Amino acid sequence: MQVSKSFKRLIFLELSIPVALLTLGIYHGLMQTIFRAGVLQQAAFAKLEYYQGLTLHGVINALVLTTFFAVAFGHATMAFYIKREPNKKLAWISFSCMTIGTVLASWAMLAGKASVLYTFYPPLKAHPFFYLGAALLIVGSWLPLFNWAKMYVQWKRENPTTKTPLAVLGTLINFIIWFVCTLAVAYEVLVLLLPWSLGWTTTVNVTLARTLFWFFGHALVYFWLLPAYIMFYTMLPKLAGGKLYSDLAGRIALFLFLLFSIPVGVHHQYSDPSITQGVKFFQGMLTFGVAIPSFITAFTIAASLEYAGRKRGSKGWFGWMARLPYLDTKNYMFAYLICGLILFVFGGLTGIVNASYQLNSVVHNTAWLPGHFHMTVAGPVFLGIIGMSTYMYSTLSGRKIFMPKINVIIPYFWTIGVLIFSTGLMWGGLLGEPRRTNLGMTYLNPKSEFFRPDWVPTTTLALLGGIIMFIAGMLFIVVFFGTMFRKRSLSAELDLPVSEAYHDEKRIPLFDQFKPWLITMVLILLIAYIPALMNVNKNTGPKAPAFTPENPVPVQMINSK
Ligand code: HAS
Repeated sequence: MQVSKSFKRLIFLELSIPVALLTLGIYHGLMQTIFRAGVLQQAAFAKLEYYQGLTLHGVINALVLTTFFAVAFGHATMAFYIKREPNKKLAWISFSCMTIGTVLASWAMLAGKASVLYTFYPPLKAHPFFYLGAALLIVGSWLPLFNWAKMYVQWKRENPTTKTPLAVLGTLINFIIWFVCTLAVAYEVLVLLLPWSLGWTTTVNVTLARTLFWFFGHALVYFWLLPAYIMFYTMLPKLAGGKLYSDLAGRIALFLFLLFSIPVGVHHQYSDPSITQGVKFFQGMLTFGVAIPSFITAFTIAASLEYAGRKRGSKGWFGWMARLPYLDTKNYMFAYLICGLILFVFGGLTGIVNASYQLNSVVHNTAWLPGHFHMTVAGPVFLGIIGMSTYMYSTLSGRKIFMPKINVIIPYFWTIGVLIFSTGLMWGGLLGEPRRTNLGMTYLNPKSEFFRPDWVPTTTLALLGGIIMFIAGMLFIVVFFGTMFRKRSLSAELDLPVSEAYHDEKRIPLFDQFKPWLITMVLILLIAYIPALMNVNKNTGPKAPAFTPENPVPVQMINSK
């Protein structure tokens, strides 16, 4: 499909700005493993402090890259399937808000004025620009939903009995989840944190802020995941040489995400004393509910891949696994997506461990957690994002891939790195190794009285994995920008791989409309969150003054000395 120059330019910018920033994000990922393994036994390196680096790592990789990509990918899928471009003025306003927000927040982080990590929990306090930047990034990413909703309504009017394409359904569901969950974090930022950071209020309600953050925070992980799921359902079967086993299974999975992605945030607060056990139990149950669409996906995609393998002549129960196009340089998206799926098997299973109340008390706030989430967000999410960014850039610009052989092995290299890295972290976590801690300053410094020799092998393993991941990440950046600087040699068009369905079930109206699902979503949300907020309101405790990570004394007391 041919698209306008302005639309192409928009997508190019939305892909390349975060990839450029990723250099910084990946560098700080490597530095984390170096600090934590005790190779560095100091608070800062190259004038960048540990928590400043961790904030840059989390914010750039998990918030900026993912949000820009979701918007760019959403524009591409909507335009491709609806055969119409979104309103360009609105799309450019959205891009400008997100970019200004990113610049403001990046300045605050680089200046060392916002070392509050990607969760920006109070009482850690950041510069107002950090909060303002986050708010602009979020508001900018809301606008495409209004753009696409209008396109969809028009399309539906013209095609009332045609099934909504799965990718369109997925994009709309993802941004509805995003819009609803970000309402809470927008309130947290604009009403609680920004006035506090500006000095208009002196203390902050920590329990309320945390609860509002996690109303957003777990749905955020599905906002990261759903673009990858869209690729698994609508592209991977085709890339494997087969068909999607069931179109309806994809629809059911997507609608279940709409119901269960948000009302589960309290599973991040199992250890928070302000919330009662009943609320934790209920949201814990819903957390098992949100795993169901992923189990459906595991079955459907495995069946689709098996079909592809059999079409390629495989025999026996598992022979299909050996027949898939793992190293086809022209079909490199297959490699990115299959590696993401393999990592997600382990990312998903460790998620179930986290969700289990008693097991959670063993792993909460230990290194186990980053072990879990690097096999999810740095698994299917990151691999889907980087593979698809290269793919979209190359096809939309008509430029051949730079270093195609390297490009196809990047995901395998990355996967080996993540598996080693996460094993080190999870092993360490089970031995009590804390997350978000500069271990080199204490526990991994043999001269310290706190030295823990049993954490040497775990952090060394994580360091080894981190180095491999760093090399793979930098190779991706070389391939992406190398492709960008090549001469145009192919026809430049918006083209996405499209999987046919093996079971293309007839249209069931319930799975082709939003209203009943939206009503159910709101009902579950109210049932899950009214008691949680009542708990928080009742058990608020004293409000907190501001702190910075480097000092256990409130900022106000330091300044008054
Ligand atoms: Fe999680 C904490 C529970 C999924 C990300 N999670 C986090 C944090 C992050 C994160 C970033 O209940 C840390 C937040 C922080 O900073 O504090 N998580 C879950 C559960 C799931 C889950 C139940 N998480 C994700 C995804 C993420 C993500 C997805 C990012 C994208 N998580 C938790 C809990 C905590 C938590 C607690 C808080 C813990 C605490 O104490 O703080 C589920 O959605 C997982 C379901 C997934 C599956 C896997 C299905 C497998 C598939 C692959 C099939 C493979 C095939 C290939 C077909 C059941 C689909 C076969 C072919 C071959 C050739 C082999």
